[in-house]
Amino acid sequence: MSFLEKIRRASEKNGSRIVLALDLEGTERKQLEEASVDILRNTSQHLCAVKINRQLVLALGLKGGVDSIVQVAHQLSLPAIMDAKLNDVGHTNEFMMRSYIEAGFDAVVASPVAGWEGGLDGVFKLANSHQKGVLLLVYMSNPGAAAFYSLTVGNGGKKPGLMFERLTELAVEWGAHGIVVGATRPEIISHVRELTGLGMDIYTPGVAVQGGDAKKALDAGADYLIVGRAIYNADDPAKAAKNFRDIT
Ligand code: OMP
Repeated sequence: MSFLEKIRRASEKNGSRIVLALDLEGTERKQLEEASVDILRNTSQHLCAVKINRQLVLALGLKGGVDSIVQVAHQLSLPAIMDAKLNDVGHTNEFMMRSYIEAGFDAVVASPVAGWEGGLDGVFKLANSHQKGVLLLVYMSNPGAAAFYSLTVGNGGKKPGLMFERLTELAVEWGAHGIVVGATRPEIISHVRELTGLGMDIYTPGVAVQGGDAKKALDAGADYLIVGRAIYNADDPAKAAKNFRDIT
């Protein structure tokens, strides 16, 4: 089953558009792995996917570490997204992509800034031949993101536009399986939604702790909310996940 089918099925089954960002930090491997699995199991019924970032990959490694968490996600019928932010030349990107595919991941996050030829072309080829997804970062959630993503850029003789508009166009052109736009800027989400139409899934991180408002981001046109600390640091992560789910 493809990544898109998996996330849509999980979303329908659990009535949820919440992607848990499982970014727990720690130095004691066993404890970190157990705590991550506990949170995943306790919140799973309120989620449509889990996203793992470098916090767990660096601490646990892929083989015999993060790959077991990916297996738990699959047992819970949730797809697993690797937040790799791939942004390198082809052979390095492809090595990382193959490693994440071997670890069982269903999708990766990549940065379109690497470009197509000798950048992301091989990543998309691997993804498409393994039914995996590539989510492209179009506008980040942090305050400093505007300095880059809102730059005015030329566009091969066409009217100049803004960087994120061009990145959105590239995501559509390259056949991305979703794009990431920060929840801290609902007006950008609305604009990106207008540019893509309904065919492209928008994932939005940055709600709660980073200041974004979940409801505003969804009303602006986001499909999936990515939530980390507001769930896994809550006194009752299951309740927090349910509360976010109920907003969607
Ligand atoms: P919380 O702020 O704890 O909810 O975590 C947000 C998650 O989304 C983290 O895993 C970030 O790496 C990720 N993220 C952003 O916060 N902002 C972005 O612009 C992009 C991402 C991402 O690609 O998921």
